[in-house]
Amino acid sequence: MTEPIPHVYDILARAFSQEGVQACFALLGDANMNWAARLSAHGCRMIYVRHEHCAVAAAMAYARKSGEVGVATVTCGPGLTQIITALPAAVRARLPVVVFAGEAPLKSGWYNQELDQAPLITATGASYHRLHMVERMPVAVRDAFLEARRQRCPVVIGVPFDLQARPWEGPVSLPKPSRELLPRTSPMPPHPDDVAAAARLVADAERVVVLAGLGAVEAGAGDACRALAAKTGGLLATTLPARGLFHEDPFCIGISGSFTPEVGLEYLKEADLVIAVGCSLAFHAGGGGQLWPKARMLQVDIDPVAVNQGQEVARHHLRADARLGVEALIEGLPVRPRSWRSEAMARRIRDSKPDSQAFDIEPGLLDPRRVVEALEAALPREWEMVNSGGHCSWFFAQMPSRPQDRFLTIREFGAIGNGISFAMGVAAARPDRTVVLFDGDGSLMMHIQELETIKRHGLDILIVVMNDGAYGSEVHKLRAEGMPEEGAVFGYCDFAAIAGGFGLSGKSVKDLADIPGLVAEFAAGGSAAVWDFHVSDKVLSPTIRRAHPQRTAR
Ligand SMILES: Cc1ncc(C[n+]2csc(CCOP(=O)(O)OP(=O)(O)O)c2C)c(N)n1
Ligand SMILES: [Mg+2]
Repeated sequence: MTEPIPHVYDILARAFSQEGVQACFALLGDANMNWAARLSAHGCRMIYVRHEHCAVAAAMAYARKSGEVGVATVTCGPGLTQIITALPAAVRARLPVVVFAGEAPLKSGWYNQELDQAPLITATGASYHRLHMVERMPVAVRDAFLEARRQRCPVVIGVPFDLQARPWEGPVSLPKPSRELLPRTSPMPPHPDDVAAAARLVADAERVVVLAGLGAVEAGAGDACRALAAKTGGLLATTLPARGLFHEDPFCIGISGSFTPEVGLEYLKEADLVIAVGCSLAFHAGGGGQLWPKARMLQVDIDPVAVNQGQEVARHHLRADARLGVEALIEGLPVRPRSWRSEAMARRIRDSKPDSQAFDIEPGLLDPRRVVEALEAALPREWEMVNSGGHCSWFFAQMPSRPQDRFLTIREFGAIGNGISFAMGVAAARPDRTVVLFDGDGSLMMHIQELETIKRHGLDILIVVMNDGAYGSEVHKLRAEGMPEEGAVFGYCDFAAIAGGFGLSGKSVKDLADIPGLVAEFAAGGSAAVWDFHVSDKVLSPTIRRAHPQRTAR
């Protein structure tokens, strides 16, 4: 018996499979369902979500956690317009993602879902590849993956679904996958002249802070950064996404940026040199430079910058792979007789609360800072942590004992509503691990439908909701400006009951002493859960207090 002639969608699915795609986040429609069915038949794990935004957002987190290309699929027109909020974040966070999108059929004079898709996608900063030439499609898929990997960006492939349904008349063999074509390069060593100049700068400094970003994480520069801080008698800090790179170092002051703890702010203010390693010096990492007013800036990076996000960020540069650059700098430094470090400093860093401000809290409600302390103490170290956005994210950021490789946050577009998708992406990338999502009530509510996806796919996710019954970020700003709060206050909805409605376990946690027991119960139970913490909206984060100093009263 002769084999049936394949369709173009068969070949397109094979081309994706050949790219090594292990997981695809999908929402089906006419323009992608045949392709998706075939991709699934090739053994790809399909995670069928309930909103297209969540498919792309989950693929982004999958890409960050797995180091692979994240893959999602949406149908044409209304399927595609739903992903416009996710893509800019993928662009800014430099995440390799390929989205298989259908396009309206070319053969019709009219089609209700027809839309000029390319300008919508390119406006987000993502690439759009129109696949209108059937014979070239396997190569075009390969090229989309090549671009996503090489440029570290999202690429959307648009294929009209009438072309997908055609018989495939091309060759049976596919082109080499993108992975085999990528240039194989080794880490970039620094130039000796640059090392000598950087070493002179460092030798002159009295109070050094080594600030590591995700580039340092990727280059495996953690130990080198610690050694550099030790040799200079200085301190360590990380950007928010790199949180936990130095979690066991007594001289790590935590996150630098909007979420810096109290003691860290004090020390950053005193710093006379910040060595930014594998860190693009984005605005939020240093409050536009305000966090270290006295410091000179040395950046160690493969792509050094003088100005970023509207700020002059660094005058001194050492172009190199983060690890090699720091190692060379250590080598080039004389042993220094003096140190900024002391035992007392380490004790202060260890024993200080991230925020010591007192607030009067209504009976029956919790202080978000105490909620985070209790979770930090009780949640197992090996669980994956995902942080979302909103006012509550300041509090959730204060979990210094967590290692970097168990942490994920993607906030580069400042959108709320992504947490649940990011948690699903991490759960798919790390199927052997429990994932904890820390989210606000407003953010979770934005894509609450994904509780159904979590239940159906049996994802091992614990969702912790810091429920202030409001859009806290907006409430605090409106109050500070004496504006009415209407539109930002919703009341405390019952997430435990909502979870129950989706068939998940839900708990309204009133007493923090219950947390260790709940952790044990959850760990033994093996299915997803939502824990709802009703917190007071009287507790203002230090970020809000800095922005609105007139409202810092008790
Ligand atoms: C998609 C999107 N819509 C609106 C906003 C504006 N916004 C920023 S924070 C926030 C409130 C988030 O509320 P919640 O998740 O409950 O966290 P909270 O601030 O209350 O801690 C809103 C609406 C945004 N950043 N992104
Ligand atoms: Mg809220």
